[in-house]
Amino acid sequence: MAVLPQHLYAKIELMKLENYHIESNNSDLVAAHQRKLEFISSEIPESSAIIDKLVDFQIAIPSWALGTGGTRFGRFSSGGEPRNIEEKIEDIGLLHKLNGASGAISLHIPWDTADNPAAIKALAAQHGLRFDAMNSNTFQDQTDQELSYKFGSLQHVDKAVRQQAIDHNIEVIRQGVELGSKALTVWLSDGSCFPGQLNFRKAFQNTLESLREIYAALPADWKVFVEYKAFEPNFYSTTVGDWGQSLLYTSKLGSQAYTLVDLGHHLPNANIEQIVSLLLMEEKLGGFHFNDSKYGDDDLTAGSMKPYQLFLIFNELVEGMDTRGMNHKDDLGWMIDASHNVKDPLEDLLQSVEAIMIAYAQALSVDREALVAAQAISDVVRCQEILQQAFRTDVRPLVAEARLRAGAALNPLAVYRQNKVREELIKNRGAKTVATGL
Ligand SMILES: [Mn+2]
Repeated sequence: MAVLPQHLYAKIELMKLENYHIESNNSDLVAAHQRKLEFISSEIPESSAIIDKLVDFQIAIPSWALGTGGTRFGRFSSGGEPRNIEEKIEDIGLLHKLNGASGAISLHIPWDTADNPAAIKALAAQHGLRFDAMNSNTFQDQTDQELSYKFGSLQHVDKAVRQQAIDHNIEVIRQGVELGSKALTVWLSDGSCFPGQLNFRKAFQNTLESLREIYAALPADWKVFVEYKAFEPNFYSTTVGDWGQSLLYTSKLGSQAYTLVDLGHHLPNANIEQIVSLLLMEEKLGGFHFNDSKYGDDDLTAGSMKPYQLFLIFNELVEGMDTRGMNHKDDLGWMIDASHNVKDPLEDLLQSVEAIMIAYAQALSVDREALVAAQAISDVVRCQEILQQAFRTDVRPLVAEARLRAGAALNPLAVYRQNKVREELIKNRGAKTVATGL
């Protein structure tokens, strides 16, 4: 291939997806879209207000979801994976351009440490992205790390290990401040694999004491999210194992500390919608990680297994946030936390965002007044009918209309495939790239 001048290489980078690619696809679909939209608008009286809320709603994409996820058995790259933070931002910019709903990025430190935060911030702004919660990592050892997290981090029996983990979290806050982030998410793999390995009370107290030091380093306008997980990589006990334990920590820490719910981090059949409702009631729900599962922490595409559960969760979120006069868009942190073994990660993320928007739109369309009235007279049949009426209504035209109004694609996946975006990425980045991730 002939050597091109540098400015033409830059142009190739930007050629992946232009507005006219989106507009041309939209113009093919818009007539059919309008017919569906008119029908649904006649069925749902408040459809216009719902579309406005959908336009506003943004779901953060984690930097580690852009590569093909692995299991402990192996990892199969789909090619063209982002090789650095700049390319991760580029990928999320692409998603946001397609769906108008992925306007934030959640970074993972040390994987995404930026050498030049001002330049990274400017690059993100060019793509219309802001920095969502920062994520620390004390669940694996880094090559330059002095002490090991093999037996835990913030819970560790050795104060020096705890201090190292505390310092890391404070460093993550520092990096986040430079990028304009406003939150730190702490997920700990701390726990034990066998009975007797750990004194539960001491592990809790060590963890709380460590979290207090991190909390003390939070800027006044920051939040800390304490994420819980029932099991894995520890298989006997987890030191932040469920929402009760997270709530204990966040209550003891103070008003800037909140519980974070990751859908995959519960034991089978847990009533997650009830957990969400009560955390909201206690003003302690801070953020949300979306994914889906069949068996455990499967990290599958949101809405791919249990769409009714996703709807019921959103039903509680909308009801609880409205009761407290919260802003749907900003008052909770919304993020996808999924990992993909067999799909193109960008296509999978488009599917997840779509599923989340559908569940949100359905929850917004629930006849709340009628539900309150039916609950007040214990009319169980009517209650079920009201919820299922919303769940069984095809609100996809409302979600598509929100995208159209945001200047995005009526059918993001079709635009992505028609323009062979993955092929372009492979051409630019190579077939054997492997992004940092899980
Ligand atoms: Mn998570």
